[in-house]
Amino acid sequence: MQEQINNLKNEAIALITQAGSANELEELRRTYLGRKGKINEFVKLMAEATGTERAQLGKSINETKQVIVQALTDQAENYRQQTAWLDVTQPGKLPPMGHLHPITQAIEEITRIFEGIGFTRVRYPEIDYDWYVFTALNMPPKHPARDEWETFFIDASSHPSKGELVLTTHTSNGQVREMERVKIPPIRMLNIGKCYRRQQDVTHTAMFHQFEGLVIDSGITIQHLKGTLNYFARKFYGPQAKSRIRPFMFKFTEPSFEVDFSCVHCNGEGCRFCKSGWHEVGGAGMVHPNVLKAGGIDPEKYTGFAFGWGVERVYTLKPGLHLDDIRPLYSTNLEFLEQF
Ligand code: FA5
Repeated sequence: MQEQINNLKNEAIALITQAGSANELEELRRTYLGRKGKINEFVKLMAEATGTERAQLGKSINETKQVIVQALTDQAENYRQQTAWLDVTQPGKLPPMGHLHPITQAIEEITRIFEGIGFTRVRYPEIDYDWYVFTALNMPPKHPARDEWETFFIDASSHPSKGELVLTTHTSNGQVREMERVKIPPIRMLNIGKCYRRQQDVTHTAMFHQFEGLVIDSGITIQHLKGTLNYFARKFYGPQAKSRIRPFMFKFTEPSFEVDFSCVHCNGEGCRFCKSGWHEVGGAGMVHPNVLKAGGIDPEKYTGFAFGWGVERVYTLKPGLHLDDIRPLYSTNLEFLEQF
C-alpha cells in the first residue's frame, strides 16, 4: 500500500502544478482531500492494517496530505501572481486632508493685516495675575467695574504684590506687560489670545479669542484710532466697509468707545441680518494715564490708543458666512468645520 500512496502523491503533484485556473485547483482539492477523496480512501484501508504497519501507513498518509495541501497553496499563489496586474493609469487614492480651523485662519488673516501697518504680534499668558488683568488697568480690588468680566479664578497661592491668578478674561492683560517689555515707546502691539468667561449662549462661549491693539507714541490721537479701525474694516470685509465709534465706559481708556463695523450685506443701510446697518465688535479708547503709569510710561510725554475685539465676532460677520451661532465653531462636527 505504501507504493500506492507514493504514486498518489506523485500523480497529485503533477496534476496540481499543471492546473491553469482556480476552478481546476478546487476540483483537484476535492479529488484528493474531499470527504470522499482519495486520501480518505487510504484512511479507510489503513483501518484494516495492524500494529507497526498501521502506524507507518498513518504517518505516510498524513505526510502525503500535507504535501498536497502545500502544492495546492503554492499553485494558487503562482496563479494569482501571473494573473494580477497593475493599472498604472488609475488615479491614486488621496488620504483624508485636514485644514486649519476657521478661527486659526481668521487669526492669521488679522495678523497679516496689522503686520502690514507695523504692528508686532505678541502673546501673553492665558493664566495671569489679577494685577495685569484688572488692577493695573485702573480697576483696583473690589471695584464694581470688574463685574463685567465674569472671571474664572485659579485655586493657587497669590503673588505678594500681583495678587491672585485668573484665566485671562480679555487680552487687555497684554497692555501693561507690553509696556514693561518695550519700556520706551513707540509701541505697536497686536496681542491675540484665548480668553475665558463664565458665559454661554449663541454669541458667547466660555473660551473665545480676542485681538488687542495697543499703540503708544508722542502725539497719538483719536484720529489715529479711527484711521486704524477703517483700515482694518476695509482689509477684512472689503473696500466698502466702514467703522464707527460710540461713547462707552471702560476704566482703562478715557475716552472709551464701542466699535461697530458696517454690515457687509447692506453697507450700513439696515437689513434683516443687522437691523441697524451696523454690528458691534468690541471696545476701544485712548489709554488712561493711570494705565500708562502702571506700565512705567510718562503720560505727560506719551499718549496711546487701544482696542480689543472678539475674533469669533469679527469672523462671523464676514460676507457669505451668516453664522448666527458661534458655538458650532468649537464642536467636533466635521461636516460643519469642513466647509471653511
Ligand atoms: C473688553 O474685553 C475690553 N478689554 C476691550 C477693550 C480693549 C476696550 C482695549 C478698550 C480698550 P468686552 O468685554 O466688550 O471688552 O469684549 C470685547 C469683545 O470680545 C466683545 O465685543 C465680543 O466680541 C468679544 N467677547 C466677549 N465675551 C465673549 C464671549 N464669552 N464669547 C465670545 N466673544 C466674546
